[in-house]
Amino acid sequence: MNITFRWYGRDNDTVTLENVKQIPGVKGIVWALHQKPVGEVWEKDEIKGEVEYIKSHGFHADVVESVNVHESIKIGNEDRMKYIEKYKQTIRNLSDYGVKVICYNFMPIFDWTRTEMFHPLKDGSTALFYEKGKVNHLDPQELIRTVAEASDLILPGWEPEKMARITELFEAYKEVDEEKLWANLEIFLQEILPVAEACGIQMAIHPDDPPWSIFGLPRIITGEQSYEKLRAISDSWSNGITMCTGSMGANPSNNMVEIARKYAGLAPFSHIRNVKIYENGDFVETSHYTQDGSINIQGVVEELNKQDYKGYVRPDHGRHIWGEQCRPGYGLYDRAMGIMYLHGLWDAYESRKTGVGVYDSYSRKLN
Ligand code: DNO
Repeated sequence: MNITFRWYGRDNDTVTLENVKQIPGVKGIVWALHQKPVGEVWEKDEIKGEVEYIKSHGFHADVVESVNVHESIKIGNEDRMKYIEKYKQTIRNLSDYGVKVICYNFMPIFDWTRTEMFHPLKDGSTALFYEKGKVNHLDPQELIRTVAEASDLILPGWEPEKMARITELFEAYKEVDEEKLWANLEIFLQEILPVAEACGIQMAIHPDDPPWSIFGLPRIITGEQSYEKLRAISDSWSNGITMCTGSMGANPSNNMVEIARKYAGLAPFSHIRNVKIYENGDFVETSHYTQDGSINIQGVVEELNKQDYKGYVRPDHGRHIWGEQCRPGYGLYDRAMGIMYLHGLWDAYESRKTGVGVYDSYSRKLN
């Protein structure tokens, strides 16, 4: 388990790399050029600047999240090849700076979607919340307004340029059902995977969040059957997944321990976080602690440990605690506690498996 931390960059994050340095055992920073318009090539000098800054703090920069996929590729417009070529160039440029994993998603129009950014929890903190009934009955424009009012931040995939074209995009997606979206994913993968392979990069598709259709738009990375279909497109080493317990696990019929057992081998990257799911399908993000939510985080880590998982792992959204002002879900404190919980579980399972205590193996190394 190679522990990492997601960071939005010098100008976009309340958390600094000096802060992250003080969280025990973090090896790498998960980064992106967040200011780049979707579809544009990430140029080498821009990549270099970011990677060097991250490395100067003693972290690796092996994982990028996300290189977003242009809507033309997902819709299958006539200009899709232009954007696929640009995507390939970004892969090549990233590999020149040692990037090993690219996380991406294939969700139409919206990335992760919530109805409330700062939902109060009983412990006095706030957290991201999804109210199913609201999304089912809401006009997307209204949701965008609600989110914009709650916070002046832009969620990933909710860029203003895109939101300005929302009506036009919805019109274009009328022609795209699940089957068509799969076909468009297949074309994309068949084009980019050979480039990724040649560059030694693993592509890691992120599940849809939430893992069901919203606003009548198709969503296809929703459960284990999606992984079967994905691998049927190509069994390339580069055709990987991001295992995200909180996204896929928001549907209670997805058993995340079972999914870890079957698919962790395809996941160069994992996001581990908990959500509490209510009977009506609403869910709220909780601390990472197993007992606080509906997902068996302990079982997932146990499974990863059994498999001697070497992939990159990051805690995911946390609550906003101790008065922290931060990007929704991406504060310092709760994610840092999430990391310590993951370390604790891992160390315990590791000692049980090997029969050698962490302390013993550590002090042996010192001698
Ligand atoms: C949410 C994140 C997602 C993820 C993208 C991957 O918390 O995990 O925004 O970065 O969907 O492309």
